[in-house]
Amino acid sequence: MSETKNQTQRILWGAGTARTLRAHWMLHELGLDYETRPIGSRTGETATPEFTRLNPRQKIPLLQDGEITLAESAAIVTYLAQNYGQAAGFIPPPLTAQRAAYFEWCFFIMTELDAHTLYVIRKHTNLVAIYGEAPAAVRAAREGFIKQVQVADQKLAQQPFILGASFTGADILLATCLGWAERLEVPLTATLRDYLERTTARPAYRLAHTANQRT
Ligand SMILES: N[C@@H](CCC(=O)N[C@@H](CS)C(=O)NCC(=O)O)C(=O)O
Repeated sequence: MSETKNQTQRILWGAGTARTLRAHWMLHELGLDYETRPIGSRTGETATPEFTRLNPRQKIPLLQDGEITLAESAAIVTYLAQNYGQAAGFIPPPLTAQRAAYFEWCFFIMTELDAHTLYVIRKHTNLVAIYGEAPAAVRAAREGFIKQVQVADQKLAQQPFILGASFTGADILLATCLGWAERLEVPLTATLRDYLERTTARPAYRLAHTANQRT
């Protein structure tokens, strides 16, 4: 796959959010060529007929990779790692304990950290005009994040990346959640702040951060 990786037409839809950043980041880690359609959330751009045909859920990010059209940031990161980054270690080999651990971390990060703690905080603090006030839910989500992220903190006190010695797609998901938590003023331990610094110092992160700008 690696010899043909830059011959496929590849388009990434979406910019400006932690979730779109994940897809840009993995594309840059892998050195894949791609075009960007930097549509943004809550702009109406995800509701155009053209985009709705590609993603009826009207959400970004969305990747077109040749014949494949794929939404969901964790699915995009994992698909790219599996198709173009397995030899380089961005995902552990299939049918191994490490691959099982990769899935466990990804599902944990996307449910416990992204969807039902950070996103709840964001909805009822930054986006109150749309979702309304819900101080008790924000408090519980904040406490929930701090409790759940402890398992990552304990792992990262012993090893550089969440699966061990190699940086994988799971690190992209985790680091983007930690950056998001910082922006929401959720406190992080020194271990997690060091990890965030280490992962975001990667050249691919820098390139992705620029590519993820809306303007
Ligand atoms: N679980 C999805 C969440 C995607 C999502 O909610 N994306 C937001 C932006 S971060 C969006 O597209 N919102 C549509 C809109 O607001 O127009 C993922 O991780 O990709």
